[in-house]
Amino acid sequence: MKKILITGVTGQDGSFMADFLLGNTEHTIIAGVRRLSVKNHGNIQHLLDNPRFRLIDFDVSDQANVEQVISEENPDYFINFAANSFVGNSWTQPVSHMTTNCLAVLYQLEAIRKYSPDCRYYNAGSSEEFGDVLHSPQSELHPLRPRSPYGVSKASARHMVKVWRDSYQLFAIQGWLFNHEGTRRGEEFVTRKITKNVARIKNEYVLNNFKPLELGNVDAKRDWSDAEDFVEGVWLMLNQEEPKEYVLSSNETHSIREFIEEAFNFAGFAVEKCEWVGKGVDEKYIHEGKVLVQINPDFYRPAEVDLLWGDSSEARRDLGWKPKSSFLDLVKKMVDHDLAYG
Ligand code: F7E
Repeated sequence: MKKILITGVTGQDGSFMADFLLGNTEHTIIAGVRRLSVKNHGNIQHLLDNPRFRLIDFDVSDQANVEQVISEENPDYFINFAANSFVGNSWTQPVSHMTTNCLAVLYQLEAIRKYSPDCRYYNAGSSEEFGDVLHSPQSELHPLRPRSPYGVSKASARHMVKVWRDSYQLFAIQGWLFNHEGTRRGEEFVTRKITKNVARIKNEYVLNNFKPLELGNVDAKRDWSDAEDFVEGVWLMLNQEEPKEYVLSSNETHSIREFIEEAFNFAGFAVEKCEWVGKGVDEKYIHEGKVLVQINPDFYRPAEVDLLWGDSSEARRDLGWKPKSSFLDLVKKMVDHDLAYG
């Protein structure tokens, strides 16, 4: 029985990882949680009574705290899902993105090097590190060309993980995660924003008094997968013989526009009965004369990553991993959940 320290456990990825490990292994989870005045335990409420799940106070940006926890707990695995993960905010809060996504990784690597050198370490990498892509699809060999402060923070962390791995023979990796979504996705990310609003509009539509969903660039393309498939891939990455970093992705790319069409379609606003009219900021998605979606330039980013499209063939070959859910499975699952629970 091993001890696995997970950070970011109240978020989507950390909570799915805890579910996966408790369901599929006999290991014990130490869940590092930052103390907040209002608890945000929604995603882990169902785990709080599990004897193999233990919460501890953990603040990734406090080096003394990180060193103390790692030296006292001596974990066998450290899975770092704690991050400032909203790209759109990273222009207004660049310092906190660098602190949480990069400096915190340095604290973790140093603590592991000093106190727990056999600990296997995973830091969540991102397709945003590829940024202004040179070619598609993007595999592990694509250069790092970040286009946001968020992308810079993750790319910088990647270099540190590699240097600590090579210099101190640590099992430390930062596999790239392309976009991954689900029913626990934060509501500011575009997929969940869409499915939450589809459910709201479905309920309010009959009253003929609803506000359209407002979005930014609907032509950007992303490679979306189900986050529950990714936590399994991360676990496989952590259990190889040698520390090697892999891309996890669906190997398909879809525009935000397609996600919108499919999400409304699953809620009963058939694609054939809807149409896009207008151009640029005046573009609208209309159903029987009613505006479902309109553009709000406030949601445009100072620099956009237009296209992300992963190539996870190495992970599929070496780890035997592949996603179980398709793009349409994912959209349907999220829409059904938000229609049922609001
Ligand atoms: O944006 C466009 C937006 O915020 C996706 C994070 O998990 O994946 C995620 O980063 C796209 C962008 O995710 C709105 O401009 C249009 O092109 O859902 P998102 P993201 O930026 O791709 C990567 C892999 C990570 O590592 C990150 O941590 O959608 N978009 N209109 C919009 N996006 C948002 N959020 N809101 C809109 O209204």
